[in-house]
Amino acid sequence: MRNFLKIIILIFCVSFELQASASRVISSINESWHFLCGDSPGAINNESVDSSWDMVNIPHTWNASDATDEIPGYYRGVGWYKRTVFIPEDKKGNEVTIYFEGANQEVELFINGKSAGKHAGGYTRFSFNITELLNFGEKNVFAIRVSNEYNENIPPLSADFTFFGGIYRDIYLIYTNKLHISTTHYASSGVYISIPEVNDKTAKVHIRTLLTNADKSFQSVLVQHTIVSPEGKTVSVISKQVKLPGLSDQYADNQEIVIKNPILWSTDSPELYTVFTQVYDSKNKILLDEVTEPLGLRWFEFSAEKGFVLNGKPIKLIGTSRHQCYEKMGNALPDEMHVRDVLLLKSMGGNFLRVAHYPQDPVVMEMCDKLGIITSVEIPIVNAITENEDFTQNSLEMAKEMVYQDFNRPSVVIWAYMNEVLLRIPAPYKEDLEKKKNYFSSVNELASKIEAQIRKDDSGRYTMIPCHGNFNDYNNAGLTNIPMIVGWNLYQGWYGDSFNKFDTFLDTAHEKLPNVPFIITEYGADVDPRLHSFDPVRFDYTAEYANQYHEHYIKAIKERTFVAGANIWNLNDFHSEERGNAVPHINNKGITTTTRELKDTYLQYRAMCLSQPVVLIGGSNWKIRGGIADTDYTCKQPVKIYSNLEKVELFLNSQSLGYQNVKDNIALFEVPFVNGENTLEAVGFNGNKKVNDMLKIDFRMISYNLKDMALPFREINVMLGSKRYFEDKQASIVWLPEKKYTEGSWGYVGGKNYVKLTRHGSQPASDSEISGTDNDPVFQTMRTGIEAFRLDVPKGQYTISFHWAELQGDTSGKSLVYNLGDDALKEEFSGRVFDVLVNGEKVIPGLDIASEYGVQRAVVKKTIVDVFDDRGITISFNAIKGEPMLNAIRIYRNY
Ligand code: GCB
Ligand code: CA
Repeated sequence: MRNFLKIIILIFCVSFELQASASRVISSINESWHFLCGDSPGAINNESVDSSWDMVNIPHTWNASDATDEIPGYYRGVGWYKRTVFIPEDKKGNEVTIYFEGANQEVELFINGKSAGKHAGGYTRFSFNITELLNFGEKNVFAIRVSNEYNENIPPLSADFTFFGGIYRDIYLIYTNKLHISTTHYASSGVYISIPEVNDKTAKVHIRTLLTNADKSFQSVLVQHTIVSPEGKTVSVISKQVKLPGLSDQYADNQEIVIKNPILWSTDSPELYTVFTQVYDSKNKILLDEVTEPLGLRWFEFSAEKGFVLNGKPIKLIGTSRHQCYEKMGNALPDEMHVRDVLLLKSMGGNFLRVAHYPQDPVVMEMCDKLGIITSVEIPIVNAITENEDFTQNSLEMAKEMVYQDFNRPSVVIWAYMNEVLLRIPAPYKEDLEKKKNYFSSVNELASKIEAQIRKDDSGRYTMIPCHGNFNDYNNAGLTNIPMIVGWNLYQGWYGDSFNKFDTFLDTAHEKLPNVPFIITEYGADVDPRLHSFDPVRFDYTAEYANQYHEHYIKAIKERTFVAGANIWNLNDFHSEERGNAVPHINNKGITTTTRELKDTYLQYRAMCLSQPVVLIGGSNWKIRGGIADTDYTCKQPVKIYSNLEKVELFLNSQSLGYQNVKDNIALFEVPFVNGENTLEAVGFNGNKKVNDMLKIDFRMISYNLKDMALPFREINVMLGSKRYFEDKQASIVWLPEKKYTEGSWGYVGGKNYVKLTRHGSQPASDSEISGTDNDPVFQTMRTGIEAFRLDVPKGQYTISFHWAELQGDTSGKSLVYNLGDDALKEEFSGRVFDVLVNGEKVIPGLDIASEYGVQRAVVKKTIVDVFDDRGITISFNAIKGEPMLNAIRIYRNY
């Protein structure tokens, strides 16, 4: 008898197992889509595609290359994706849902010629039940129309990032039984977990499950939740019988569970429970469906005085925002690359991610849960709103999607909306006070609606509006008292003129809103990782300026407990079509590059945030340096070591340069570089344990006296009108700042450093894209009125490469809204014509760059000169009309 029972149990288990695996099948359909960039009405039906269609895999964007080319704008229009999908015969009787993780920005799916559903909004997930349209046991034609055209009813209307079009995140098919956990409630998992009560003794967990019964007949089911602890132990199983009427959708079942002595989730120890939700047929106990969700037990509070408190402990939130793009790939990244970004933030020591300016790939959120990174997620209303019902409805819908899709994430503590919504007050309202007031009240009304909806849908989290630094506008519009937290995007010392105004802003804003929790939702400065300066200034895009900026900001943030958190803008350099700057079409405020190379700022935060000992040599991506030799054939340049130890010793080619104390995570050394290879080793001690970092630098030294045979002249590259160094990483050469000619040496004679004036001052370099080159900074400065450029080189043969780009006479006059008026002003320019002579020989007669090549276009002209006596090289510029000029010059010794 006993054996018999055993056998029955065994059989039961086996069949149970089999049934279990058939309960829900999730399978991606990313591969091999035919793609047409453009519209084609026949695409819906016609199964065949012609040669104008490409073959692509998803994730895909059609803007991967036109977002950075030299033609203004990028394709914003329609694209079609088409393929056949075989649906197996044995899935007959299943319900089939298609689940998109995101496509930008409007989508309509057609299956076998019939519309299966539409979605508006480029950053949230969506799903359609497609069962009715499928032919089982056959190939089905899936045709997807996607558009990233401007649509005034869909946020974002405008923004400082590129709206890459396409299906840029995964697509899945989900096969379920007729009775299943709902798959189409805002494309969420259908299971909502909240924690109405938690402390270190006990946690009450509420689980709401939405069920769908696609069958006509009534069914009785058992909804069971199994909670498994972070250590893998089943801590609790609860279940309930539920009677589901036929053809019912999103029927809610609510259950509650108490967990004693909970293991808490925190940033240091992100312990996750797992909730397995299973639905069984009550009669024969067959598993019908299952969903698995994370559960992190934690409580938190934002206080206007104390900042952020997690599980009763105050912690400062320090981290970044993130954009989802990568060099040459646009926004179409595989999951692994999203994962890599979150790991980068974690290994910097960051504990905070502003998922801005839009909800991101689910794997980003999953990583934050697993790594213990607190997040704020937001819907993409940016810069402005459209005052109509459609825009309002789309915004509210996005807020629903955001909240429901990431509802169970322990990492999420804030739902945000409306980034800098008063930055681009629509033109007709700007000057008219009355109209502006009306617009403000429309914004207020929309904010109030979104706020009310989010609070109703999720009472367990905070809300936030990130504002730009115009306190009065936001305050007058009433936006500072709608959300639970006010975020501020602050750029004093970047767009504004001085760092100190940052501190003033923090204190006055807090004084005026003493009861409102405060987050610095953005701050940052652009860095082109190829540019450096020992005399950095605002807008020069050098690493050194940004370092000063962050050094100042960090102190101010640390000093103020009322600042709950701060997000550096941004984790990575990202695409922004409209920008000129040093790297056109890229916003360079990332602390890593578009290929995730680490900038100094990243190292600095790492030293500040990590508790394990850190010693890192600054300028780790400045591998080719250059400079002029001192009398001892060295060239002294500063090097920063980032550390959290007390002092650091630095070695150059194994010779100690002594110790320096670390202050504010920085030890500063003057390093006497030698020509050629330099190996730096920084060493710190943590007790007896040595912590070190190494960096190899190739130093291209130029003798002061060019005829000095101890350091023979090989080449020199000089940017006129510039105080910057530029490392051309592709050609492996270094460009030096200009200097005045002195005997025996090299430099310019006469003229002045050209600067573009702005409303508030001037720009150290042009901010406009230079076409025909990727080395824009080499061409973005110039010396006007230059008389000569001289080099007292020894005898030999030389190639001279003149680098020109006309920086004056730009007629486009485009301004970038983020510059807050600091764009270059238009100027009078009536052209220039000049001869170029080398050692008295007219090599380029009557050069008129603007009329021959146009403005802001790189022109490189080479000439070869033989120097067979001691005269060296004298290049003279002879004015015919206007002032001669030169942007940069390279002199290379052939023999
Ligand atoms: C901001 C915006 C962000 C921009 C940033 C910048 O305030 O919120 O989208 O990218 O400034 O770099 O100007
Ligand atoms: Ca994905």
